[in-house]
Amino acid sequence: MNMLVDGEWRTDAYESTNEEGEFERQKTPFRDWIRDEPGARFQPESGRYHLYVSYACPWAHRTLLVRSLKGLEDAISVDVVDPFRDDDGWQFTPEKDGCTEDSLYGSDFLRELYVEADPDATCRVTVPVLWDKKEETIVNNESREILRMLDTEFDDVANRDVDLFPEGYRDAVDQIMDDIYEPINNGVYRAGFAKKQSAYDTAVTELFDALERWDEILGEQRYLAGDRLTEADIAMFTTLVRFDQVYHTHFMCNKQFIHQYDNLWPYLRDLYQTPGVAETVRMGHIKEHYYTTHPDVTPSRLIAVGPDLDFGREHDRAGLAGGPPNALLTQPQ
Ligand SMILES: N[C@@H](CCC(=O)N[C@@H](CS)C(=O)NCC(=O)O)C(=O)O
Repeated sequence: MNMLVDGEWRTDAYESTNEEGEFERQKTPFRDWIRDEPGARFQPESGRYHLYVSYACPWAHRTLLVRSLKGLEDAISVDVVDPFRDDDGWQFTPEKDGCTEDSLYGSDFLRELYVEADPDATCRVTVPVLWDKKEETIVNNESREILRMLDTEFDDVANRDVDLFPEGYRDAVDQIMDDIYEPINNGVYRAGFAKKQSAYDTAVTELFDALERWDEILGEQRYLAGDRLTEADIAMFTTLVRFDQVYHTHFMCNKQFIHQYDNLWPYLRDLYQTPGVAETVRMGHIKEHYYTTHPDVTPSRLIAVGPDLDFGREHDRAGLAGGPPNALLTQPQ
């Protein structure tokens, strides 16, 4: 697989699976924080920060969603890479629909930004990237942390009516995000990239057990943490919205479609119809990326046709009560 080693681009540098055939996600190296505090190195200034994303990527999608929901479009600029990724990694192809140039430096490849930030970088070149235009460096490239920063540190410029990490819900949100990460968010990758039957079986069993559990919970309450939309829903949404069209077929997560669940499917439509969400979903980029970028999974690079889903259909969830946020924490796993 491709990565930077001491600032040099290598196409044979790491194996993504271990000896048991299990997919192992690499650690993310840039972990600074924007803080709304006097003396902080990275202050939450409007116009200072930039996101490099792919519409295809569920992790990058989290950051686009929070930017949109919090009304940070004017404060934080964005560039979008080509959904197709080959041995050169993510690249900028502004001539392609929905893609942009690197508006800051005119780079051809995302890896150039990583080397600019750290000439000796040894890491995968991933999206999302939160870039600081002032210090010309990467602040952070871990989606969960970027999501949190954009949500909590930009109160002076953001829409304050939207708070995705509300007081009273914080422990629940963090716990739910931990709980859904391994079986669901990363679980689809663990299934799709497994190299042994046992690794696939484990991933797919954990994935559908978790989906069934959340389907039940969402029969009683509107959102994952109760009666309020939170960061946990953002994290769940970016996996669910890709599920039927990509993960089901491409990653063999095919025990059941999301649109066959009683509650997960209306929940997904409810989130999709939340103002600011639909415009962040580009299914063309999503499908092109997955089906054409993992030749060991889909060697033909053919893009599967279906299913055709109506995310705009009535969801009937507005009347669901919700309940106290911490009730979930006491439920058996
Ligand atoms: N931990 C990272 C993971 C990001 C990630 O894996 N992004 C994928 C796209 S979906 C990527 O850029 N992969 C390129 C590579 O691994 O070389 C996050 O959540 O931000």
